[in-house]
Amino acid sequence: MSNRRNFLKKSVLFTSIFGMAPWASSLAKENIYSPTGKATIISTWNHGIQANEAAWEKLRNGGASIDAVEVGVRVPESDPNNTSVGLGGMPDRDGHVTLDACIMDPTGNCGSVAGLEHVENPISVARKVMTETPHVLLVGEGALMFAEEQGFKRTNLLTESSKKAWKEWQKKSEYKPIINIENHDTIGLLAQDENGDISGACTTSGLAFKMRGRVGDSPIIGAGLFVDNEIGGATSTGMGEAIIKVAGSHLIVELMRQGYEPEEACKAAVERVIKKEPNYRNLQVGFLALRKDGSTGGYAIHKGFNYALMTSATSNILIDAKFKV
Ligand code: SD4
Repeated sequence: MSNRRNFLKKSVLFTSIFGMAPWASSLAKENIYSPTGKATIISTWNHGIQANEAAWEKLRNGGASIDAVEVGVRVPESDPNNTSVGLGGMPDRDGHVTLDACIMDPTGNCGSVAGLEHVENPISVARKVMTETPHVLLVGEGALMFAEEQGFKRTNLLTESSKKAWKEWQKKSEYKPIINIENHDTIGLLAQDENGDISGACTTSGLAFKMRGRVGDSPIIGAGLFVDNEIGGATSTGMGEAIIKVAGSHLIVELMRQGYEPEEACKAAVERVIKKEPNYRNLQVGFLALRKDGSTGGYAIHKGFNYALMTSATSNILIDAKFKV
């Protein structure tokens, strides 16, 4: 639990016992860390709560949104119990854990890796692609070579429990390339800092037991993530193929440019997916958006998509997204 959480918990306790908290003014001062009220973080699924906490520590210390999004998503990446991101992610059908990630900053710079193996925090490699190369996307072996050149250490990403799940899957080896409502966990995280600048990050191990070489939406700028600092940002989770086909995150930012509210824009993108995807009843897609004015929203095809929102006003809460069917 962060110092801020502890502090607030203690404040509430003291106030309920003794009336006005003597440190009420310092509580107010605590809130000054967000004097413009612009610090906002939104991220996918339950694990967004811990990711938001880590990202908030950056923002409250005056950090830039690009640092906050990286630090935030590294938390589920490094969690061996999270089977859809980073360490502990489910392997492809040949037993290789291959990771996809991208990051985008307020200037529109971006970096991405796809099919990266043996590196626990692909988001940090994506950031290095952005800052240390003239390119946007590195894949597979080349991405790993680059990561090692940059000093990233090789790690075995296949945990015992993911290996067990893969062995179990091998008994039937049924290829089911569908992400439905039970089968998900990618983290997409958008943050706005005190200067009002927006960045985003998205990271995943993708579809469990996917074909070797399959890449989803998460490392594709415009699909799994898009940021235009004049307008806002969007990110996605769910069936990557369906999201790529409509360039989902870019679509949402463009709809916000036209005046859509964040939730309306996410809903319109879901409707676009449904229109283009005959199989939409069997797959899940969820979108999140953060607009320049700090407003946020989410929407999914099916019930079951939730997201974590953290602002000075809301603290850190889980919200069930509205859904279409
Ligand atoms: C993909 N969108 O690889 C990712 C998977 C995902 O929650 O979001 N899982 O298609």
